[in-house]
Amino acid sequence: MSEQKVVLYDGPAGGWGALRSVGNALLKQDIPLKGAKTLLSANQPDGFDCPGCAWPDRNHASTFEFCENGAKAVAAEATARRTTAEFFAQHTVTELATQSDFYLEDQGRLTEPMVYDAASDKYLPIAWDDAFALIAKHLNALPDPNQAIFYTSGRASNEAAFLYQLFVREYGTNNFPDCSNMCHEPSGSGMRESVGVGKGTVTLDDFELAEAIFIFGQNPGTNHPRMLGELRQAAKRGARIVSINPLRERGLERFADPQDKLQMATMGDSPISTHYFQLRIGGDFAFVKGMMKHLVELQDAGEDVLDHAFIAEHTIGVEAMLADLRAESWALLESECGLGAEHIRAAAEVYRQAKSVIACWGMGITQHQNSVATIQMITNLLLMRGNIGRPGAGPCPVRGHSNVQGDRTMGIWEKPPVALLDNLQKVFGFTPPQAHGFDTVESIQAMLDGRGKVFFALGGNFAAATPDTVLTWKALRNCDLTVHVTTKLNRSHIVHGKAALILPCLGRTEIDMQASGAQGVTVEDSMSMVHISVGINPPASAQLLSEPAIVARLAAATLAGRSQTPWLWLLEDYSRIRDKIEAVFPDFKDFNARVKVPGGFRLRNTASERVWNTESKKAVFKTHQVPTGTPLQRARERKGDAIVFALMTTRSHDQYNTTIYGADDRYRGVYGQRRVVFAHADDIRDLGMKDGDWIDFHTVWDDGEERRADGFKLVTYNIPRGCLAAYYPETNPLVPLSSVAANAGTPTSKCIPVLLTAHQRA
Ligand SMILES: Nc1nc2c(c(=O)[nH]1)N[C@H]1C(S)=C(S)[C@@H](COP(=O)(O)OP(=O)(O)OC[C@H]3O[C@@H](n4cnc5c(=O)[nH]c(N)nc54)[C@H](O)[C@@H]3O)O[C@H]1N2
Ligand SMILES: Nc1nc2c(c(=O)[nH]1)N[C@H]1C(S)=C(S)[C@@H](COP(=O)(O)OP(=O)(O)OC[C@H]3O[C@@H](n4cnc5c(=O)[nH]c(N)nc54)[C@H](O)[C@@H]3O)O[C@H]1N2
Ligand SMILES: [Mo]
Repeated sequence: MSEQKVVLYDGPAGGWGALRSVGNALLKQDIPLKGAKTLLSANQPDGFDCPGCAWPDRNHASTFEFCENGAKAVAAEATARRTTAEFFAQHTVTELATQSDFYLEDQGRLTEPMVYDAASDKYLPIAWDDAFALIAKHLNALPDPNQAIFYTSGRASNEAAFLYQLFVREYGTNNFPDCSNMCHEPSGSGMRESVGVGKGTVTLDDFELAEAIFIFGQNPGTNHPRMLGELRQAAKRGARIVSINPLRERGLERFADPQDKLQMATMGDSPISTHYFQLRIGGDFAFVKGMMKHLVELQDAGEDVLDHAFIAEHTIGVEAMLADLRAESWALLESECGLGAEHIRAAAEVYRQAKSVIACWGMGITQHQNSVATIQMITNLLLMRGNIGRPGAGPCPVRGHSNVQGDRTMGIWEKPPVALLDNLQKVFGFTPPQAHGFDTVESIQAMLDGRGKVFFALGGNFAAATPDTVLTWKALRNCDLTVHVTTKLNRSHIVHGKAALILPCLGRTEIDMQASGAQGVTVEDSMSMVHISVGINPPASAQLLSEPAIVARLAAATLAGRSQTPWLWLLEDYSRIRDKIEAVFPDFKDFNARVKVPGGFRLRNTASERVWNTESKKAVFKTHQVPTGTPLQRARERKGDAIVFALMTTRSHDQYNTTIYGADDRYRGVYGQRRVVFAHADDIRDLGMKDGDWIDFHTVWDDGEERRADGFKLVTYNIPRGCLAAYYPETNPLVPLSSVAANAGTPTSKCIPVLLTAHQRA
């Protein structure tokens, strides 16, 4: 770990710093040579899909695209370290519970299935068939299948996800919480109502044509580094790039492209954003509404601003929305977003002057109580000038996990569409459950009050990724059985049910050998491109199974005698699974043939063709009021404006969600530490504190429960007053379980009302 310090980072994002950091990542994992070869196979037509993020590649067939965080994700999986049965023999679970998240994953890849033994408080080896039999016994003993909960993290392939949802529905429930519930769920809910599709409509080609690109609440320098290459190209050809973010993120300001030999040789870098609006946390709704109000004012003053032909042919609801915008108060919009009308108008002018506009967004938009309304406002803004369904324009929610979008396409959804259930019935000859299941927050509540008894996770780190840590851990410990399919040891294996299993699986970089030979799996990126991923490394251990194998063998064990699905036959050759996917989803016609083409194919996206799959068969302008009674407003009414802060929980540069690679956050100038909180200098002063002081956080919430997180160091930062930022997952104990996005259920981890007090050392 590096020395603890905070310094101003004034270099560009990317560049040599990124290359150096990758070198360090490989060395730390003891894999310099193999690692380098592995890296060169990421996102190649005959290689594996990078497990780093869901940003698409140019053709998925071009030369190696260097990406610092992709390289770290690959190195983490290709590590030479192993967490063996001997390791578990040496440590009780109580001992492991005292270790950090970093330590747990740093032990390396798991090598064989393990079962918790209460007598010794240790995990012991178990044979695969015994593990499946144990799970089957628990599942089949439940009086109601809805007492079992099946979580998915977004790395699972289409093939694994498809088999999984089939197994769980044949078993009898739609309890499919997934990481998407904590991530882009509001994008799906909001856009489906507005334009009939819950996915972005743009492709990389549109990024070459857009005249303006708006980036709301997203930090691509850290989380989607390859997106910076697109933004830089766009900036170079004169497109305007507008960042809307409470923090000045380095990657949104300047970037040196590791792909660009000239820039690397000359230490040059290019500006990214032409405009930067530092609004208040949660101020996006008001900001976008203000942009729209400016457009209407221009229109009313006689300028031709709106795309009338598009609006007349393709939309409904415009009159009500325009009336609402005319009546809206500038003063309210300004005070909500913390920026004067002149700034909002300036952003609106960039929008108006561009012939084609893309709007991107990330977690800064989705993890709020009001996120669905904000996303519908962004969609309204695009619709006003016909910026959907034509070249260079459209909405672009930038997804996180590399196959989170594909998992949803495959039916990992607690609210399955009727057409999916009908097709499953036709193809597989059983009656799927119709009732909606639990999402992530509902699952935690169900486990807390005894309605959920068995918890099974296909990947991820539920105990660390979810809100309200104290309650969530209680919920998991309440279960009769917890099971985790996983590559590495993490918190969720330590916070376990009365019985517990760890089932280690192959990672995407590894060769997946089945009866018919080595298999590839498919994934769908953030722009609906589906392509094949083939592992190249020997498995980390001979005892690992692939995720499809774990699901198929578990299904065969659990549903023996009552399922007509040929589970083990499907497993022999994944193209058989793809044939079934094609049979259930018409959009996957000729799946096996189309996925053989280098680069794969794009799934149909009706909104991008201006076909609107909404009830009215039109795109819908949704009218929304500035939110009142939000958790923050309620807290401020109770405790006073001056002392209640809005806390965002976000990612550092050295982590992949709950996987902590190291303690540096290079672009924000933080080294050797994670327990920091970014605050405005004047707020620190008004608290009677100074930079470097230690504080404790307390959530202001209405249910009487105490939520706190202790021991964070104040760091003076360029952030609006009243706003704070700290890292997740350390701050998850502060996020109330019952504070979720309306109509999406997403925990509101970007806007927690908190009080700060001087740190009380134990
Ligand atoms: N290296 C790496 N890559 C990743 C991940 C990772 O952890 N590490 N995670 C993956 C996953 S699952 C996801 S979902 C994505 C996440 O990628 P992002 O969407 O970039 O997520 P965060 O890091 O949480 O950053 C949120 C951004 O929103 C800003 N923000 C916070 N509150 C507000 C607000 O109220 N308004 C506005 N306008 N901005 C706000 C923050 O300052 C920050 O810049 O990345 C994926 N890629
Ligand atoms: N406070 C706060 N909370 C948040 C967020 C936030 O911004 N703030 N972000 C939310 C978001 S956007 C998301 S997506 C969730 C993430 O929630 P999850 O997806 O549940 O968490 P991850 O940390 O991505 O999961 C990491 C684990 O996945 C396992 N793993 C890695 N590769 C594989 C594989 O190939 N197969 C299997 N089976 N397992 C594998 C490893 O054991 C690793 O420990 O967290 C959410 N929680
Ligand atoms: Mo995510």
